[in-house]
Amino acid sequence: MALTNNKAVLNWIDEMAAMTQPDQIVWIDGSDAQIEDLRAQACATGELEKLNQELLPDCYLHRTAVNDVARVEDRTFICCRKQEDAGPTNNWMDPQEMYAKLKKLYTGSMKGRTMYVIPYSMGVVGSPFAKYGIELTDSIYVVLNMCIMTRVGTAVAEVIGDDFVKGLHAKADIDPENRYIVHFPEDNTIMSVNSGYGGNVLLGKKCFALRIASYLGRNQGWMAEHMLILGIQNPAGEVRYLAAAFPSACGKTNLAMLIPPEHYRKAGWKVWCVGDDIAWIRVGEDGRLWAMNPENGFFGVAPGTNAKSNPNALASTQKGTIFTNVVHNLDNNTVWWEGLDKNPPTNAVDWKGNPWNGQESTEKGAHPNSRFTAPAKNCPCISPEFENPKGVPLSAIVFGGRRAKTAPLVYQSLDWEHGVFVGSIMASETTAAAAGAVGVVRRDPMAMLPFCGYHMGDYWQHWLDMGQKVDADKLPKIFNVNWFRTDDEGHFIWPGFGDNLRVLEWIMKRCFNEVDADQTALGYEPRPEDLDLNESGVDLETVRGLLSVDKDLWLQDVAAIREFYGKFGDKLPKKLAEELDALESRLKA
Ligand code: GTP
Ligand code: SPV
Ligand code: MN
Repeated sequence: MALTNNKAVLNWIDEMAAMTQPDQIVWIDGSDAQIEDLRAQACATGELEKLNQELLPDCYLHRTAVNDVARVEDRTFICCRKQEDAGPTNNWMDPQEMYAKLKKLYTGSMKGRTMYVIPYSMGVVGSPFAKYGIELTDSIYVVLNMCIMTRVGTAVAEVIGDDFVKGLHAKADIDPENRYIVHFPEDNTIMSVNSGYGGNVLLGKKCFALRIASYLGRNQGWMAEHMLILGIQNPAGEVRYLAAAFPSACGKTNLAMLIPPEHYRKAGWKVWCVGDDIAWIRVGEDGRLWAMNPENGFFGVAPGTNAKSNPNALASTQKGTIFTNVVHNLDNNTVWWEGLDKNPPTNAVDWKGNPWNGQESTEKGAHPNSRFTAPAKNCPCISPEFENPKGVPLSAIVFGGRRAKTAPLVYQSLDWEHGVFVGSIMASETTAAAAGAVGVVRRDPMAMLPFCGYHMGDYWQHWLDMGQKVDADKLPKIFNVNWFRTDDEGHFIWPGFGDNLRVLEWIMKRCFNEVDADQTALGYEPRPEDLDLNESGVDLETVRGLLSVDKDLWLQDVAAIREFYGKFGDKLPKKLAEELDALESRLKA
């Protein structure tokens, strides 16, 4: 039975059902009984496997098709009417042409299947900042993941208006040649076909909360960003917030749930997680920038997650979690992945569904982009502000990426505009989160390269404009970090993870004028002795190395940035071109 009388919603569902021709249509009310029933159905067909309910209550395992394990950027489109509005970093096709092409792929694709109707909210249901969508899908896996990642069901259906985001997903034949992840920002519409993997099919996440939302935010004066949000509580009990944009699989979940080093803990420091992937940022009533997390769960990278690197993430996965493409340990019906511990199971099934002996096999058991979908409420350090619809006030914005050499451990921008420049020149080594080569350095401005729903030049201008809406003394300070510098043998020099708090502490002190800095060609950097290295295993000399700026390497980077900027033509904000010139002259000085 339909959960709403809204004609716009019902007409659209009728139209999509006429095209996809499902045997039946089922509305998702979000009740425990319905979720339990869907889990049982998925277990009966093998779509899910029920894990050891004593050790991992309400946890399930899913394996995707082997050709369907990551986002597909080359098959992701922004279909606005004018190509120039999509910009040089997005794939584009004329909307009418794309609709016609997709229609062929969707027609009859749900014959013999059920179409599930998922009313969902990004943000707290009923809050003025929440936005609603409906995803139609023929995948129970998608339904169950959406029930963790977003707020789903009757309460949403009751408040949904005509401006909801329409999302249609069909697994079809999981044919990589006909896989399309398409956005029509001008129509509030997302269409995804021939995939069953995470970011391609959980349409509330990257498709809505970043690509469509970034477009809406530009028109409405707010921002949708690929950022974690965290609060740092100091021994005085004050909590200060920051948001940080790192590219996919570059450490957002890990930083968001950070556990302070021991002596910090003893002194009373604590980190609160507000969000690990997406931030919607607005000017608040007090004239500051406020960030809220529109999601309700974590779709986190499994490999590397362990009791030492990220105990909070691990704890979050111990109940009500769906694991995707990890190892199935048959001895105790639990899961395993590379980097969980040093005891890979011997009697196991790998992510491809083949028998796997972790002591003998030379192949990885879990896919490098294997993931857990865990409810946010499971996280031991979830912020008391997590459900606050307004979010939290930002003192700092942090950019970062994987750079083996160039970028120092941390530097602060000179002001907001220079900070926007710092975000725009971000570069990072590619990871397994997207299909394609891994470890290749590419420009990924603000970690939004794959997620900006419009022209990147206009996006940068929007960042500059947001800075004008806020008094200079209320703007967050902007920083850049790099946990990933390596030595000559390729080992990470900085210990990372919990020890990153040492850098965050300096960042917050800068925001509150509590520490001085050295000025370099890049901006402001810590005096090495101002970083708390107590029990870090890192000495001052090493930190000096991590903070060093290799001018020759940077001048090469300036040339690469100039070439990159060239792609944006007239749309490159003048201010950013000036910042690039200024950086070059500081490097040459
Ligand atoms: P998406 O969910 O894809 O957006 O990624 P994310 O930014 O949340 O990345 P995540 O925190 O899951 O980290 C991805 C990988 O980076 C994992 O394999 C981590 O072990 C590794 N990593 C995270 N933080 C650090 C760090 O401080 N140092 C080092 N060396 N590795 C890290
Ligand atoms: C990312 O790739 O940045 C993710 C995972 O957070 S996905 O939802 O697949 O986009
Ligand atoms: Mn992400």
